[in-house]
Amino acid sequence: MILFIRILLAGTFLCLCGCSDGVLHAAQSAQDTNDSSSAIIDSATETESTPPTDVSTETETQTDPDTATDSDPTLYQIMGEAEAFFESISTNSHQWVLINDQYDGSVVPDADTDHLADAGGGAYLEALPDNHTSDADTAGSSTVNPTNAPQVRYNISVPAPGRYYVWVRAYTSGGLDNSLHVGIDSDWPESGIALQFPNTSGTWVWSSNQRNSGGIVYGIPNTIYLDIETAGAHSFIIAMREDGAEIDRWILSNDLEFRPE
Ligand SMILES: [Ca+2]
Ligand SMILES: [Ca+2]
Ligand SMILES: [Ca+2]
Repeated sequence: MILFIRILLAGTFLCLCGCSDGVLHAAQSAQDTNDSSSAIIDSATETESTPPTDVSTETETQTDPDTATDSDPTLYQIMGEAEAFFESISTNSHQWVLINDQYDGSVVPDADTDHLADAGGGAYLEALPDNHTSDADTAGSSTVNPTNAPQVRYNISVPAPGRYYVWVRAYTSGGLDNSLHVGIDSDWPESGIALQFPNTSGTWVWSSNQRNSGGIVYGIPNTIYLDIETAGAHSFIIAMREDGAEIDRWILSNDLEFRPE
């Protein structure tokens, strides 16, 4: 049986956790997460923002406790909408822009139209301006180091420590808009660097592929992951790697067999 857990992220939140002891675990303040992330915020940002009031800041966790054994731990998926961040950190050149039916198109250049038709929650984020649109264009932006890139941060409650494979749903509009970085709290492990999406146009796709993994430029699944050492409150972070990247949803899963639909 699948249990659904809802984590309320505004202020103090309640974690209703289908953990192995069968007890509902409650009340872990997001304050610790905010404190632990302050250093990287200070070093990386020029401006900060919080979500608009009409955007939900909720994530969900699905568990499947029926599958758990001593050697096969409970499988979890922690998921959220990209637009449901608790903090967005811009640089002096780029920002994660909320795209929804209210967006006025004011952040330019951005050569393509919106992709709201199949976006979850009717919204997504795009790293803009999209300066880098051709290999001949040297004025664009691609950030090898995530600490120098615009970031969005999400409060999550991790049910159990372990390795979580990171899946992100992105719109791929070309080979210069199709990669990200992910991190946890104030850390950017090598396994979160260069989450790569296929160089195809016109569709939302899920990927957990690290660039160049498996000897393939576009990588192989489950090569982007985060090793989370403690249960409880953490910050999941997405950073721009290439401008023009569009992100709709994300999932962290400790299940190697999991594939988002
Ligand atoms: Ca675009
Ligand atoms: Ca670009
Ligand atoms: Ca969305």
